[in-house]
Amino acid sequence: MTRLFSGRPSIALGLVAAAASLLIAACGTGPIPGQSANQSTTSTSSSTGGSSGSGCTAASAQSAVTVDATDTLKFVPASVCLKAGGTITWKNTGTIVHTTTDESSLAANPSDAEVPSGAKGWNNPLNPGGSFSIKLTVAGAYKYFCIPHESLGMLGQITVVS
Ligand SMILES: [Cu+2]
Repeated sequence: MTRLFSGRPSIALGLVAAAASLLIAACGTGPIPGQSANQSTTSTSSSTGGSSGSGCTAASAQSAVTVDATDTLKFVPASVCLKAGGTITWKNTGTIVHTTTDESSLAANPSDAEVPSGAKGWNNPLNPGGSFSIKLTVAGAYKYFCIPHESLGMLGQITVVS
């Protein structure tokens, strides 16, 4: 490839990098700096299931939750609080094919996939109109992603409490 651009490979690479950073800035799907600091100031009164999972207690946990996979390339809600033994169901409400995947070997960024020790991950396609359910029995923090849209911020979290 550099031979085709003999003499100016660095300009071509620079343009690609600039375009990539513009895309990232325009999407705004990355972590928001300072978000965790804001959450820590309100942690004493949070029981509604915040995005960090810190408000997820046995009292607030649900025994069944549904998460939408949307054409805006998001899991909605991105963070859920589930009772151990409860069932999470993903539904593709749009027209774009997604996956729900919690396998670090399939992740571009392995930290996008997480299961508590003793729990198994999963990987299932979500075709338009389709759904997938799984029962989670091991308490702890789960992080999952959509394979085609992981780098675009299509990520989700599940906190399971017993
Ligand atoms: Cu997706």
